[in-house]
Order: sequence, then C-alpha cells, then structure tokens
Amino acid sequence: MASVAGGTPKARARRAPAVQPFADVRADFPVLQREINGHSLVYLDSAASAQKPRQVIETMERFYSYSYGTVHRGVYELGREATEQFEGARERIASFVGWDPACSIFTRNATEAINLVAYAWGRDNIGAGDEVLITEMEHHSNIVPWQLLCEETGARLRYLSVIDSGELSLDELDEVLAEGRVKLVAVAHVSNVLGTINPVGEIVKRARAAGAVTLVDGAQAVPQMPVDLGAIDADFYAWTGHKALGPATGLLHGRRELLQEMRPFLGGGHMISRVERDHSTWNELPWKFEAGTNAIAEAIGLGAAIDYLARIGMDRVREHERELAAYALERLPEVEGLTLYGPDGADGRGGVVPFTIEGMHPHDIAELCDREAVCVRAGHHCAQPLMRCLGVGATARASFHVYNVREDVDRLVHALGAAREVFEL
Ligand code: C6P
Repeated sequence: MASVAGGTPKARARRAPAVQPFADVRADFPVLQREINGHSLVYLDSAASAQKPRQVIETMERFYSYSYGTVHRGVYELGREATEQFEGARERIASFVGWDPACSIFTRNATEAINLVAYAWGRDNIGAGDEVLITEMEHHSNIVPWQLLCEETGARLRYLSVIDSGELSLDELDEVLAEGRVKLVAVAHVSNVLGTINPVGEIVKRARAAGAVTLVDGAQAVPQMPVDLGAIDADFYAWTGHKALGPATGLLHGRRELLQEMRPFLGGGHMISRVERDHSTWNELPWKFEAGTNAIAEAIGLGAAIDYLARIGMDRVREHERELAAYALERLPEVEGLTLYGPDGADGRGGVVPFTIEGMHPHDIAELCDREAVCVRAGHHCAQPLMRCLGVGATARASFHVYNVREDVDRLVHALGAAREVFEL
C-alpha cells in the first residue's frame, strides 16, 4: 500500500510544491472555498467540465441584470448592447484560436458542432463506397454521428488503431489514405481518456493531399493549450466552452467555401434571408447555421472565460498542465496495484491521467475519493471502443486546470491509499 502521510524528509520535500505558478488564480474560483465531508475541495475532473472563475460568473450576472436583450432583432438600446456583447464575444473567441469570426459558429456544445458537419456537409458529400476515417481513441461525439451518416449513406466507417504507446500511427494513416476511398478524416486533437496530443496539423496535411476533408475534435485541446487553427488548417474544428472555464456553449470553426456550399443544419428564425411559401434563402455566415435564439449569456460568458485564459497566457496554462501531469505520473505509481494508461511522460499528453487499481472498480475508487473531497471521474468516459482496446470496462481519471496545485495530486494519492485500506487490499 502506498505510503501516504508523513514519509521521509526527502519524500516530503518532493511532495512540497516546487513552483506554484497559479496559486494566485485559486482565489478567483469561489467553489474552491467549499469543504465537503470536512475536507477542502480538490477538483480533478476538469476534462469533464471545468470550474468557473468569478470573472465569468460576474460577467454573466451583469449581463442578465443590466444588459439582457435578444440579439440581432431589437432596435432599442438593450438589444443593441446585447448584440454588441454577443458579437464581440464571437470576435474575441475566434481571434483566440486564430480563425475568421464569420466562420465561427456558436453551437450548444462540441457534440452539436460535430453533428452539424455530419448532417449539413456529410449528407451531401458522403455516399456508398466512400469511407469515413476516425480513430479508436475518439469520444462518442466523434463516433456516433459518423455511424449514423454511414448507416444512412452506405459509406464505410473505419478506425485508425491506437498503438501501445497510446498514440496514432501516421504510417497506418498513409496506408489507409493510399487506398483512395477516404472522404473524411475526423480525429481528436487531445484524447479525453489517454490525454494523447495528436499531430493534427500533420494528419490534416496528409488527409488533404489524399483529397479528404478533415474535422478535428478540439474539446480537450482549446481549454488547455495554445491552438492556432490557421496553422492546423483543418476544414472543421469543434470544441466546447464548459471545459474552458466558460458556460455550456460550443463552437464550430469551418472553412468558408465549405460552409457556404453546405445546406443549413437546422431551419427556423434568424438563419434565413427570405422565406417564401414553399422555399427560403439563407442568412450570411455564421448566422446561416444559428437557427433560433442563441444562448446569448453563455456566449458572452465564454468570451469572459477566453479573456481570462488569454490574460494568463495559454503557453503558461499548457506548461502548468504538463507539470501537474508529470507530477501525477511520478506519484501515482506509489499506490500499489495501480496501472497508468496513455503516453509515457507528460510531454505528449494533456492534463489527463487515467488509471485503474487492481481489485477495485473505478466507481468505487471515485466514491472513496469523494469521502476525502477529491473529485475524479470514473467510467468509460464516453469512449467505449477505446476501453475495449485497453482491455478494461472503465478507468478512473484525474484531470487538471489552472486552479490545481501539486498538493491536489498529493491529496489524490492519499485518498487512493485510504481507499485501498477500505478494500483491505
Ligand atoms: N468529454 C469527458 O469527461 P460536449 O459534451 O459536447 O460538450 O463535449 C463532448 C466531447 C467531445 N469530444 C471530446 C474529446 C470530449 O472529451 C468531450 C466531452 C467529457 O471526457 C464528457 S464525456
């Protein structure tokens, strides 16, 4: 069983934080003041959804309290203010990832962004005999929409394998592309389970050379590392705001020519230019893909979250996540019977560390950690095909954000030791 409290002076020194680059930001997150079961909160589930700084909460409260109005409709002052704040948020979010605001569409979440492409692009561009290429490390959001599309069109869904190192093989990608049937390559930028950072720029380049369109699922990337969409150059890039310290709203960034050619995803108000009795014409980008009333406060809240992250600097955020993942990879093996998954070392992975402990179900691990107010996620993480590749039904997973410190990892290791004692392991 892991030695969790006390220990040698050397071990204590190792546990003490070497640097605390973000100790100052912790005060911005009201939830961290909470105690649960008599313990201060340790939140290690940011890959599922991140906590919100008061700057985001206050921006949304201010908007709802004093500026609320619907966008693009009201000619009155409140409507103008709401529209300015909403479109201002879009501009700052687009510039944060280096893309054109007119080609940056607000969606409900990453899932809806990917479905938008599967329906509005996929139905007209994928047919029988074509192939859609995804990978074994995809989240269900980047699997199921393509299964539905392939079932409907008679296309074939293929998977690139995850090799032992937890990475994708570019040689295998080349081999599949060389067969000449792949019309779309859809791949996660960062795996939500393994943390693997995929070489998406290179994947896009090779896919394009083979005549395939590309979609990158950036749900786990934009929240924790610098992302330059111009450099990646994918045709579509989807992500979700609630993992990036913002509220639940998503983004789809798309190549202008493709978005212009595509049919709309949902029909209704706001997405039209003119409606006749039996046909309609479409609004300009990006509104062609934003039917109905937007999640206005959420978009404005995400703008505040992006401002917050930009003030810290995404290079620093990435370095912080890398450092915490490295510390977790160093300390977790102290827990007897623990198996880690994902790439060796922290350089090629985001702030995500999945693990299992022999003799304990991951749900028991998470529940016993909760007794010490340590929040980790357990389950298949919406990646069941990947779980099968790993030969497990589920894992526990710790994930980090700017508010985490090395002591949080120490608390996790302590909670896991206590959990093993409960199981008398
Ligand atoms: N992953 C996790 O705990 P939505 O729900 O649409 O905001 O995000 C979906 C999604 C898509 N792609 C990846 C790579 C993701 O990680 C997620 C969400 C959460 O890992 C919930 S299952």
